[in-house]
Amino acid sequence: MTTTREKAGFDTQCIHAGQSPDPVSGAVMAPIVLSSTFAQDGPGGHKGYDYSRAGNPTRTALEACLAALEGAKHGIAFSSGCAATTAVLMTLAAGDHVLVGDDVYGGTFRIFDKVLKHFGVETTFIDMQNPLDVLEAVRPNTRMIWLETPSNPMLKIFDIAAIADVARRRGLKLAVDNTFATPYLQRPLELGADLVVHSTTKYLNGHSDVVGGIVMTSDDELGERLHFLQKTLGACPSPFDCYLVLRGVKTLGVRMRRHIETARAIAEDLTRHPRVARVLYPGLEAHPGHAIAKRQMSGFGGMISFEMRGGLDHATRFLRALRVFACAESLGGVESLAEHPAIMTHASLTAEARQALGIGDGLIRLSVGLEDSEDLLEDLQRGFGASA
Ligand code: P1T
Repeated sequence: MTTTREKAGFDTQCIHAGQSPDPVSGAVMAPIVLSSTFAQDGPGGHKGYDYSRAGNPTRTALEACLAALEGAKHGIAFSSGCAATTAVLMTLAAGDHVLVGDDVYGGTFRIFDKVLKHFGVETTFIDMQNPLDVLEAVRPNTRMIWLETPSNPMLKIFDIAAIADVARRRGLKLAVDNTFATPYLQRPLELGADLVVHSTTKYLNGHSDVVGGIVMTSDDELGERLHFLQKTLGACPSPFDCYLVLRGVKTLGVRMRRHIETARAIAEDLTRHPRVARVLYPGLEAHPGHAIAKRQMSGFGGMISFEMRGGLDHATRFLRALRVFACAESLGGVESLAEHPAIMTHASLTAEARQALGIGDGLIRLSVGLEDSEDLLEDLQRGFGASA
């Protein structure tokens, strides 16, 4: 890819970064290299690839493309977002302590709470809306800060630059799960984070047909360690899955613009609905993180959570009545999804943790897709009608 501008625009990078026409055939799409092994001239005489767990050309193209989008030197792809998270946490050692944003994906909570604990790594979950609280929670053995912003499912906004400053002053690594925002809206490395994690299952692939993850960093030492962990732990993505994410990410900018536009219309509509007690969308001025989101993001994304009046029965009837939104876990695809965090994505949290966060029986999370907004608005009305 060549442009006369110093740096190609985001949409151009989505389509071209890390890829160039195949030198043999001219194919414009990156070939899916399925080979598990690569012939060597003699022992050690390979052409950059020896075995596909350690490295694969289709994976290299994906890693280079996504690293370019996040402004990172290194991209290290994994077989799921959870595998990417686990790899980052494998850079820690027994006796270390991690500060984790109190609102994270249920599966991420489970890694800290049910796995890492048994390896002697301690975790404190805290609300990071006030960066001073983060500073105060740092212990002598704290090594890392981990956060999601916007967070899953409460759409909390944390100030990445302010928390990066805490991390820098205390010699800690800051890891940001950027899955909800995507690099189209927010680039944590530019705000001072050391690591960015994604579930590529979501917006980056965008078509709900891959489970994948990636870690990005510009820190050479961390990059080398993560490449080592990728080949050593072995949770690497298949070449076909890498190809699908490469193909999906080409339309990331186009998709995000539409996700944002429709999500705003739906969020505003929900605020006017008598059956809705509270709407959580960072684009609404009433959202407590609106000002920070406006500063650190270039748009407010496609995720909305809201609290319905009434109990579990009402929420269940609402979800069962939807015809365009599918009642399903996951997010970030072209199709709209609605789910019940307390029963579905965040069931692995303790009941107390859910209650403290406000993940109650009436909380519904929407992943707003690319369908016509009129059809989505009508579908939600259908749900409310059935829930009454
Ligand atoms: O599902 P997987 O690709 O392993 O990604 C895990 C993950 C990591 N980080 C965030 C912010 C996530 O939302 C997820 C997965 N989340 C869902 C499946 C969900 O419905 O919220």
